[in-house]
Amino acid sequence: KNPAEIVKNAVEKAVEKVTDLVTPDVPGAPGSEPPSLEEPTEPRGPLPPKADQDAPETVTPTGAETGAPKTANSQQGAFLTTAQGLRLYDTDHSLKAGPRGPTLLQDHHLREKIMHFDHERIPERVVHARGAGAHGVFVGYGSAASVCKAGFLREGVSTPVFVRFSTVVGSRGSADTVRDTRGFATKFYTDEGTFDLVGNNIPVFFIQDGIKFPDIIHAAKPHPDREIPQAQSAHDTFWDFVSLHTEATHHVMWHMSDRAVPRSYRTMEGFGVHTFRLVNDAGETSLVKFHWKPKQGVHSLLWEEAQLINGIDPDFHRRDLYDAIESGAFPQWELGIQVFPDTPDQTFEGIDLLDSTKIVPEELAPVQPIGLLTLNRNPTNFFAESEQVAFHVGHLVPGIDVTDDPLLHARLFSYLDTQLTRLGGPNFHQIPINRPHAPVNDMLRDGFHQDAVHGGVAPYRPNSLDGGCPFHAGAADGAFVEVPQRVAESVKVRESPASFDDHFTQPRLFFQSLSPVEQEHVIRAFTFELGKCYEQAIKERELRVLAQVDARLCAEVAAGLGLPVPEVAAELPAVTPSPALSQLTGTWPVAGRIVGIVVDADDPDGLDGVRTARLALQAAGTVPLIIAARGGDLAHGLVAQRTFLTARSVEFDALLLAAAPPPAPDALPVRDAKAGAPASTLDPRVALLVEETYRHAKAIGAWGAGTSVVDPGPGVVTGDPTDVVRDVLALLGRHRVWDRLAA
Ligand code: HDD
Repeated sequence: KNPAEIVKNAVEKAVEKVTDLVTPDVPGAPGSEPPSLEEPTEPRGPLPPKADQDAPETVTPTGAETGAPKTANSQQGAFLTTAQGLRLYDTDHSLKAGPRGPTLLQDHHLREKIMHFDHERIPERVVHARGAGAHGVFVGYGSAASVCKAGFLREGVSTPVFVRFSTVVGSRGSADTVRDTRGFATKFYTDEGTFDLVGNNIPVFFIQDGIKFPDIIHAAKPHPDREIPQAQSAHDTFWDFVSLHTEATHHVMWHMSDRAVPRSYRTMEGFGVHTFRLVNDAGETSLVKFHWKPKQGVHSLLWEEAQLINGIDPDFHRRDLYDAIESGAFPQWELGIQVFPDTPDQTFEGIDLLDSTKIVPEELAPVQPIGLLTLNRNPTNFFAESEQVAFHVGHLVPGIDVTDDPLLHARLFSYLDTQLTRLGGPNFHQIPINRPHAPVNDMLRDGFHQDAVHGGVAPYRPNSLDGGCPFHAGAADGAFVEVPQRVAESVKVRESPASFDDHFTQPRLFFQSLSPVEQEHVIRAFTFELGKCYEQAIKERELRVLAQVDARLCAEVAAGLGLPVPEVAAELPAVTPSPALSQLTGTWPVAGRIVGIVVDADDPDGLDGVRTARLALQAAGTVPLIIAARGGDLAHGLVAQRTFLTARSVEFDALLLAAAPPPAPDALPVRDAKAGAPASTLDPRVALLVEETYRHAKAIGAWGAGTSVVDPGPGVVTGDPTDVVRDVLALLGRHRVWDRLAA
């Protein structure tokens, strides 16, 4: 065919197609009825909770109830449009010169679609890049009134909040259960302005002066040449820095403890770290440290679990938080304060309150509860809320002021500054998640991404053209007035006070306050992490640091590394342990904990007991998940939520065995270790579930045929389903069967 004819045919075809589309009786054409499509065209809400998210059944899921409808701003309406509201007839083909191209530059829809996509990502946070957030409410107890005039702390005052939990080192796509400090940042949308408490789950920090923040972060982030390891501290640059920089030792002790591998964001304590200054109605001041105490208890993973989870479910903490809230198991924390007199030297019992590498033991200054935080609503859109939320330690309200902690002062610059790059300009406070709930009447104008259309002609003071507005408020009108603190007469220096010099007593206090099991975990963590270093000199240097913390800790880590124990010049000063530093205390609520139940899908009689157990577990607020050889419906209205293929022990806090299922057809033909021995009569994946659950010191219960799978031992209960569930719930309240680890 001649080329002219080809072009002519193609053009005619294209014109025909367009003509078809604009013919009035074609769905989508102007004036036509909305199309009747098989697919629903109504705006769709969030996916209904999955079967494993619907317990406990007595509580209504939150989404619809407490927040704006999740469908707001979804792909509403029948017709697709451009960003300018122009209806489109095709978004699947670019505009081409004939079906085989080339693509025409005039395709404005193609260019808009690709241009927007090209810019969908914003820079991740330089630290704390990976995290997850949730909405909630904070209710003041009124117990802080004698020390703080902040309105949101008054009795019964209810304040909306947004909380974001995070890891520090890993990038946005890294895993949740790495060994790391966790961020715990809370935005209180108070009537007097927004207050941000930007804390961590560890009460001390690596450095005393914020000018060293880039140094510790450069050391902790992956090696610059290969960008490995991701999200880990087990590498040479981290240990190089902290072994040379002994003020990090206290934080490193916490980092090597179970605190650095929390079971859940819900089971972490939170700390404001710095000392803050509170002001009461009479203008009197006190120094305080903020604490978040989880109602769920403070629980951690075992290191082996944490490592397995990183592969099996890298979103473990994010999923856990979302699922718990969706199922109505709303996590709660009490906000508490340790109060110290505001003396001129700002020390308490010899501890410099301006040194963020020090704690004040709770036995010396008890934590006094001042309010309750409840997280009760998941974000609708991860990017808009969790990613764009911007915290700042300088977001203060009347009654709460900063101290001269040099770490805090660097932060007062950094948090505003970083948002300019991350959120693209100075108007990030206008992004919905960052908007204050208090009325805003500022004179900030213009700039990138300005959302407001400001009226008036005089955004300056003083003015006469806008009636002299806005006016200054006095303290009585709710103005934030800095505490008129005397500043010491001094000379300019770049140095730290002598009271910052002791780097080893509090690390020793921490180690010696832990239970033997927790101490063992610290020893193993140091041995693991240093064992991953290549440079011998770094390991030896860190052992010299540990020698100044605790002789046994040092000796055991040295033994694990196969290195000599360094000499210590003098005997180490004794400390008085602080029992509050151990996590292994008391019994805790079990709501939201996950219990796996192994069943035999082909034994309907055995499933009756499973039904009983499931109801009892749900009544206690736990989330029972049924594990069978195959998915789908089982007898008695039960559904298999996990199969032997998809279940792994690390997902569960306890395991129940209602059966001893034989190897399913999809099981790998595993044989006993001895060559030629017959394959086990139990599905090998069930055997692994039981073995890991036992090794990780979790409660195990069994009845019926399930009892043949377990041996008697601590934390292994057998009997009828009702008794087994009762006993397993009691064990779960202590988190783990600690006797098993001690044995
Ligand atoms: Fe920081 C983020 C907590 C010291 C500079 N920090 C960030 C977040 C938390 C903390 C929880 C994440 C907030 C979110 O979810 O968006 N940071 C702390 C604590 C510290 C601390 C408890 C010590 C007591 N930070 C610290 C110093 C500096 C920074 C000393 C700098 C001098 N931090 C930042 C930052 C980040 C940040 C670069 C990154 C993203 C952001 O701020 O918004 O500005």
